[in-house]
Amino acid sequence: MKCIHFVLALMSIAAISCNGGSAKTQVMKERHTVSQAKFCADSAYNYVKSQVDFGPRIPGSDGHKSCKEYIVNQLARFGADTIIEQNLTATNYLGTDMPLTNIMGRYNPESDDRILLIAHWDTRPWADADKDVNKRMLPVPGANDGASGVGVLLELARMFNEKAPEVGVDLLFVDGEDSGNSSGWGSSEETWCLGTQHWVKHMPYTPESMPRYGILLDMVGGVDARFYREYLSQGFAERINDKVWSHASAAGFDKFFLNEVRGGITDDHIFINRAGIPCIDIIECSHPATGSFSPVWHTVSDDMNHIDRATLNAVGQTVANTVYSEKSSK
Ligand code: AHN
Ligand code: ZN
Repeated sequence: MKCIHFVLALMSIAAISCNGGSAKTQVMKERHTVSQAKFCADSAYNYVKSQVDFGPRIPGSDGHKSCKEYIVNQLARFGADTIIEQNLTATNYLGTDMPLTNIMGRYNPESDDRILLIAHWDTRPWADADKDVNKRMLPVPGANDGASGVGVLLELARMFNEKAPEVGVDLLFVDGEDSGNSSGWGSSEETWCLGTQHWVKHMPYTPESMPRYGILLDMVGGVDARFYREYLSQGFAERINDKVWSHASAAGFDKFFLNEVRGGITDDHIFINRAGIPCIDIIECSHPATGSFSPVWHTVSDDMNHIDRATLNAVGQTVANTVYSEKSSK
C-alpha cells in the first residue's frame, strides 16, 4: 500500500510519497500548506518494525534501552513541544526490580483542552502462552503486543507536527505493562501496568488541564483484527466509545470496529480511569480462534509476519479523525 499526501504548491498539485525522506520532499512540506493530514500506514509499519528490530524490550535489556532512545528521538524529530522521561524502579510480582521509563511527548502543552493517547512500549519477558512448553521462558518479540500501539502513536506525532490539532495532545508511552501474573484467577491486577500505576500518582496536570479523555492502544496491528467495545471502557467512558466507533464508521472502517460490547481486560486504562480521566482501550481481544487475544499473543510468534498495515491504518486514521474533530473551548 502506498499513501499519498496532497500538497498545494504554487497553484499546482504535487503528489509525494508519505514515506518521503528526500530533501526535496522535506522542503515542500515546510513551504506549503498541507490540505489534509493522512495517516500513513507504511510509516506506522516501519515504526513497528524498527522497534522489533531492537529485539525484545524487556525492562533493563539492551533492546529496552535502544527503544527508549528511539521513541524520544522520534518525538523530537516530530516536533513534540515537550518530552518528559519519567524514570522509576518497580518490583515485578516475582520480586525482580525493573528500571522503567514512562515517556511523554506533549503537543501544545499550554492548552487546557487536552486529549491523552497511550500505548505500552515494553514487551513481555516470557512467552508463557506459547504452545511449545520449551519456548515459554523465551522473550516475546512484541510486534503486536507493544510495538503496534507505539507505531501508531509515532505516526500520529508525525501528523500533529504537519497539522496541529485544535486541542493539545499528550502521547504517553508507558513502560512495565507486560510483566504481570498470567496464572490463576483474579487478584493479580496490580502486577500489570506498573509504569502507569506510577504515572497516575505524578500526572503533569492541574485540575483545569486534565485531559478530556484518554485512548489506549493495545495490540492494534494484528492480521484481520476486529475491535469490539471493551467492557470496562464501556462502563467508565461509554461516550468516548460512542465517539470513536462513530468516527470509525464514518471513515468506512466498520469491518474493523464492530459496534458491540465484549469482554473486559485488565490494562493501563483501568488505572487512568481511576485517576479521573475517562479512558477507553482499543484492543483486539475477541479473536474467533481463541475467544480472546490473537493466537500469537504472549508467544514467540508475535512478530512482523502477523502485522497488517490495514489494521494499523484503520486504528490510526480513526484516532486521528477523533483528535482532529475536537474543538478547543477558547
Ligand atoms: C491480562 O492478561 C490480565 N491483561 C492483559 C493486558 C495485556 C497484556 N495487554 C497486553 N499484554
Ligand atoms: Zn502482553
